[in-house]
Amino acid sequence: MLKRIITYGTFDVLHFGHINLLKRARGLGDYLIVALSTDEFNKIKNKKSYYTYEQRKLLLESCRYVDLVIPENNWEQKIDDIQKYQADIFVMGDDWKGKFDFLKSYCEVIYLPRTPNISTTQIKEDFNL
Ligand code: C2G
Repeated sequence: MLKRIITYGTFDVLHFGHINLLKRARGLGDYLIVALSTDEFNKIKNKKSYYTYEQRKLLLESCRYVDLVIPENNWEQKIDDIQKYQADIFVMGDDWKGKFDFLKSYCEVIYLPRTPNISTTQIKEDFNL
């Protein structure tokens, strides 16, 4: 039985911390769906991404661990997504630990340790982006 994983994020200026997360998430099953924050949703998240949604989507789709990229438009779509895409496991980095435990009624919820010493914010600062 195919085990389907879903995760969410902005994934701006894709870096090895993101890839580590995607690799481990994919390793928990057979198919990884990434719900990618749209530019409009980033405004709601108070995140200004360097790359547009289309650019961030292209980068993610080039990643061997990612099977499908869908848009993340709001905070409320997760339950619908899990049912629509028949996700068995919801995965996030542990900076979100506990925040999505309400999804445990619909699927397994796993928080994975963040990769230390790398962040989009740091990269943007270092490169004056
Ligand atoms: N991440 C990580 N290690 C890092 C940086 C990021 O494991 N050094 C993980 C985050 O924990 C997250 C994913 O990579 O699971 C994507 O990171 P962001 O794009 O920063 O995600 P965020 O903006 O927190 O969006 O509805 C959920 C939100 O869309 C999450």
